[in-house]
Amino acid sequence: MDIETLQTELMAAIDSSDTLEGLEAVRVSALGKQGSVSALLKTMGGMSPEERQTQGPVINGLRESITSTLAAKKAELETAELSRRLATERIDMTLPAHETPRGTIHPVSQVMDELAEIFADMGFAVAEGPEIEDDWHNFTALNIPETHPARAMHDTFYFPDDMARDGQKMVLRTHTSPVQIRTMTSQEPPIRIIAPGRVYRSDSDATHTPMFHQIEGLVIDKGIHLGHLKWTLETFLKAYFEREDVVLRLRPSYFPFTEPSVEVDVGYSVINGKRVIGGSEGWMEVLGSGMVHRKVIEACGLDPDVWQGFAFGTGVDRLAMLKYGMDDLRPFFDGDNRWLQHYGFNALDVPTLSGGVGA
Ligand code: 2U9
Repeated sequence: MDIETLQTELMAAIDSSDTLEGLEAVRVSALGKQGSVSALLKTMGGMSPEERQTQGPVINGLRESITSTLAAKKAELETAELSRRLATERIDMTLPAHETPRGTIHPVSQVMDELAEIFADMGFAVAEGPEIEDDWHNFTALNIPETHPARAMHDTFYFPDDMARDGQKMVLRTHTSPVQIRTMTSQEPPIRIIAPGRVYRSDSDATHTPMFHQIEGLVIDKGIHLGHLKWTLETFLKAYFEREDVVLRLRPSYFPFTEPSVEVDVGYSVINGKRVIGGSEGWMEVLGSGMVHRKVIEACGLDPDVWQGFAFGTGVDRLAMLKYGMDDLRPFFDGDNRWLQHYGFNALDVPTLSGGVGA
């Protein structure tokens, strides 16, 4: 077969290939080890120098034109294949979901949202801060000096000494109180904030996990007294437990950062052998609180004779357990899908202020 005929045939074969596999077969038939063009190239070894001078460029020209035509056709087929896949694998994101969504809102997230909404209604803003804190914000500013026994009580996770910043030892925050310290040192009073978030303590059993969630609240203004504290907590607990018959009991207590300090119990009734919030058959501790210690107000650069305030703190996980009836804290953080299906909330079900009634 002469070279021109071979070229015409190969070009026609390339042109009529409509799949990448077909095109590859043509390539092998021409340029593979046993290919027709490879065979021609091999004949050049046995040619006389004169013959090679005339035939060489023709055979090499054939190889080059076949190679570049193959490459162009390959690119064309690949583009067509991509367009075909894009057309068939397209997802219309605007279509409604066929299946009910399977994921659930974790009870901790649900309760955090509920708390933020309740306090937003009372004029509180949400404040946040770092989970890795320095010793001053986590302890010293809160009237917990180095030698204070409360430091041992907190079962603190300390970072190694060589990670100290500005001479301050770093810790995983043991409470969200440093967030309030940061707010008081950076904003002018009056202050009304809640600080929800993760906190860390080296402790683990059925009611303690090394990481848990707290929410704390702080009000700083002029003329603030225990009456404001009691009204705020009563209004909050009635809204949270969705009952008007919530009864509070305030007991004297001790925290380094509040004086006086009070622990708050909420009354429950026993219905069908189960504890239900409301009434006063028995008492359950739900919150710690008190008037902000004047040393804490001073540490933040404010005059305690001008500014007073109250603060409170509670565990979000514990609040979730009380409202939604879980009796063990550990499964909260196991990620077990059966638990999440049982206790989780439907993301599309709950109309909320923050999400809008259509959420
Ligand atoms: C500032 C001043 C005062 C926050 C407070 C409590 C009482 C309290 C615990 C409840 C259970 C934490 O989750 S828990 O272990 N908290 O009892 N917390 S008063 O007082 C503050 C905070 C910040 C500047």
